[in-house]
Amino acid sequence: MKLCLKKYILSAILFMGIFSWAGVSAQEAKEPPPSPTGMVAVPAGKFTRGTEPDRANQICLKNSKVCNVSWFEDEVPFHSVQLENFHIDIHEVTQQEFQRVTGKNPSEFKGPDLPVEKVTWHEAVEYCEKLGKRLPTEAEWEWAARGGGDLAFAWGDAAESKKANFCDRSCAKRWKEKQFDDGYRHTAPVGSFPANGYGVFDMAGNVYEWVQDWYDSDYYRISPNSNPQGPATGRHKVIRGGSWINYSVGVRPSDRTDAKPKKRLNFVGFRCAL
Ligand SMILES: [Ca+2]
Ligand SMILES: [Ca+2]
Repeated sequence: MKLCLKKYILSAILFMGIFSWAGVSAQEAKEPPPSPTGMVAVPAGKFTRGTEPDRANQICLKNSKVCNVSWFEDEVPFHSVQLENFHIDIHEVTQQEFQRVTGKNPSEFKGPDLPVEKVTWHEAVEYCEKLGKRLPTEAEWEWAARGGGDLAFAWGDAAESKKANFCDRSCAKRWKEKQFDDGYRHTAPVGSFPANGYGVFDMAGNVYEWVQDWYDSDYYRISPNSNPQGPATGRHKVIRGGSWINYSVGVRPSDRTDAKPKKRLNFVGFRCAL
């Protein structure tokens, strides 16, 4: 009898333990930590990054006469990347926000709701740090930009006029793609185009965005699969997402471009992560 009672108590404790463990873990899985204001939580996950250069060149040739397969060779080879949860700013940092935090506004195209540009990589890092944030890694940026999909663009496999701000018919550059009309000659107020699947705006176009990583065109050949941080050193930093100055093919989430970290460019801004 004593033995049976002991067994019963032990089973009950074990059952309650499993039940409460399962309850806690299920709750944790469903509810990632809430995002600070202006940010969205991007779930942990695994994605394949990279592009077949011939395929990207075909997408380019659909809209432009001047394309070159060599533009896309830094996007090879395909490889799998695993990331943990993180938070990312819903919008590019605006001039109003940048002014409030730093007391400065280096932008060429002035407007409180326009993205800050002509900002160096170092200033972008400093801004994020002042708010207890950081720049996203290149891998985090791409994962957030894909919005949960794996197509050439965040919205599908073809460029579209009203999905992003790139070098359309109103653009003053000789390489403008006249068949598109996105409505903006230079930068657009942040959030002027539809959000992607994660609720994040302007990851495609408007201004390029500084990310944490140094640039190396061959990095994908040696990139670790888990939470890659980029090369240890370099001369240029990665910029992502294309801008008002780019061909439509440049606003694909997988596009990689680079700039010297001290450069002030009227087509490069940033957003922060956490
Ligand atoms: Ca435009
Ligand atoms: Ca952008």
